[in-house]
Amino acid sequence: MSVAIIADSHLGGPGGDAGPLVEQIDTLAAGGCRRLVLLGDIFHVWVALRSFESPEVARVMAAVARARDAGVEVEYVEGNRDFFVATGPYADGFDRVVLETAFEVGGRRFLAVHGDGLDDADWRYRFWRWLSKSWPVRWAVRSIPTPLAKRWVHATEARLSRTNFKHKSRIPEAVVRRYAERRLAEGHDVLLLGHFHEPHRWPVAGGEVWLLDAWFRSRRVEELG
Ligand SMILES: [Mn+2]
Repeated sequence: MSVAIIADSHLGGPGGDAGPLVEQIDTLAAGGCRRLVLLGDIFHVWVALRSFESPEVARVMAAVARARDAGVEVEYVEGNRDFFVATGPYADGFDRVVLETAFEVGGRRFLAVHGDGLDDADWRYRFWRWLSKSWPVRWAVRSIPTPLAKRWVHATEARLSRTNFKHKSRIPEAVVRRYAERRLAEGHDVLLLGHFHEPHRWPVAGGEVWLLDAWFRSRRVEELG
C-alpha cells in the first residue's frame, strides 16, 4: 500500500492558490496511492466553518472527494492553523480528522503528528492551542458578525506568524528528540512531523524522526511504499 503525505501547503498564504496541490491530489489514485495524510496547515488559516470558506478550501475539498471516490482513504491531521475541523461541517469530507495517525508501510511503523506543541514545558503555547480550539471560541466566531470575526482571525494569523513563522529557523532539536523517543517507545519506528517547514532526518533512540519539507516551499508530496 502506498501512502502519500502532504504537510504545510499554506494555501491562500505563501502556498498560493489551490491549483498545483489539487493537480497532485488528482493523480494519487492512478499512481497506486491508497492513503493520503494531510498533515496540517494545508491552508494558511483554516477556520473550518462554511461562512469562512475560501476558494482554496472549496477546491481542495472537491479534490479530496474525488480521491475518496477513486478509493484513496484521506485523513486530516490538525495543525496549529486549523480550527474546528474535527467538529465542524467539513469533518465528513474526510475518512478521519485526528491529532495524529499511525500506519505501516513496508514493515515500518510510522506515526504522523503535525508537530506543534511537542514541548510539555511550554504551558503558555499549550494553553493557547487549547483555548483557540475550544467551544467557547468556536461559539464566539460563529456568533459575532462575519466581517468582525474575519478581522479577528486576521489578527490571530498575524500573531501566529510572529510566534510561529519567524522562529522557524531554529528547530528545537532537543524537544523534538525527547518527544520522538517517548512516542517511538510506544511501538513506532519513524515519527513524521510537519510544522517546522524544513526537511531533516535524525536517528533517535528507538528509530528515526523525519521532518517533512513544507509543501509551500518545495511542492513535495512524500510518498511511502
Ligand atoms: Mn504548523
